[in-house]
Amino acid sequence: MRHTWRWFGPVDKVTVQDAAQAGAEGIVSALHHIATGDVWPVDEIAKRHEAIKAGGLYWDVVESVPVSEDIKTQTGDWKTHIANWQETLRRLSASGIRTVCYNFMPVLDWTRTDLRWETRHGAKAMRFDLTDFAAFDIHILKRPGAKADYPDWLAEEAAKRFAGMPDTKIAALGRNIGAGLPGSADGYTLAQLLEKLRSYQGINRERLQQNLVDFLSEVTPVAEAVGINICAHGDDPPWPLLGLPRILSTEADYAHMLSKVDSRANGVTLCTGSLGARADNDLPLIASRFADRIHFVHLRNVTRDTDTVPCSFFEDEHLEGATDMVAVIAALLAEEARRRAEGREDHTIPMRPDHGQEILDDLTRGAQPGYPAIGRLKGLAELRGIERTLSHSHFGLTGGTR
Ligand code: DNO
Repeated sequence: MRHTWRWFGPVDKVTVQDAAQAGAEGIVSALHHIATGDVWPVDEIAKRHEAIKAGGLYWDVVESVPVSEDIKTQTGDWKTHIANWQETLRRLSASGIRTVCYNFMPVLDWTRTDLRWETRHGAKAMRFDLTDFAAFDIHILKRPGAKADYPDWLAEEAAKRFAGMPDTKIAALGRNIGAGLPGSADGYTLAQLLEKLRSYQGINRERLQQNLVDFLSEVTPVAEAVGINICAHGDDPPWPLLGLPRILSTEADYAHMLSKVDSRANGVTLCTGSLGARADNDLPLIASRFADRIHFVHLRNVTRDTDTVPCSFFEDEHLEGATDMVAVIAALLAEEARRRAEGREDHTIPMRPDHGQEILDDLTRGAQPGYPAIGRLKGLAELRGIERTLSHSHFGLTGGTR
């Protein structure tokens, strides 16, 4: 695999050089300052390439070119936004990019209630607490009809939790959930969030699935023509939130979108952490089933409080938690070997250690939530160790990774 590292650009407190020292071979980045829906300017793309080269690495993967709410709902400027997305692909390809990640989560991107939850060793991890989330939805956001979306016991728990909730926590929930986490395309005040939710009235699961297929039918031929693999990141967490459907949460969801637009260029960002929040997602199985269409991998692990869907969970260390990381990596290495044997150019799959706990000096550096230097370095080191072992000619299943 190719070991990559997410870099948020010049604002990131973890530099490209830090990434190189941590063992990364390539960078995952995006132009977060360009408004969603707009075409990415050629000179801005070039500038980002230069900044990454100056740190000693190469820009391998774009994560993400955001998909606008207009495209997801097929309203407003959606046709222009699709044309702009296509043009951005052409420009990225001309600059040397071969892999572009995106997601199709309505309104909210990845969602956590707690960005710095203390683990038993005093590290800080991200957590999704279902009761806090329900308290936010019913009592802070006050979404019409919210209470009916939760089982009675959970709505009662949420009411109790909210009754004792300090103002600082209320504000933090609004910030963490509504204002968006790193990489999210857009952030909202509570009023704007309610407004956005209203724009999804009438969009059920089937309709959103169709809108994704319509989007892919337009952009996949362009991706194919310019030699880019586009790859959909799964829903995080993988279940409906705030009354909105989510459509890339399970193996069946991915099977649907891959079969409807059946081109290799239409692929998957396999995020073990996102899908792993559901006990009914078998990650090693998913990795082998969609192997041919996996173009980018996020390796991360979660520990769930319960095996229900939905549930509360926290982001555990990369080799702890529910997902069998060794089995996932073995499946990916087998796929790389298969591609090499076929003589495919894209035989090396880019992966990144997704997120990391804040440990040691991370606790004072103030990097982006979820993206500390040392926590990710540790994850990458552990994951590389697995890969090296599985690839070793003595034990190896695959006869090397390159
Ligand atoms: C969180 C990420 C998400 C993801 C986007 C992909 O760390 O995994 O921000 O990058 O949803 O579009």
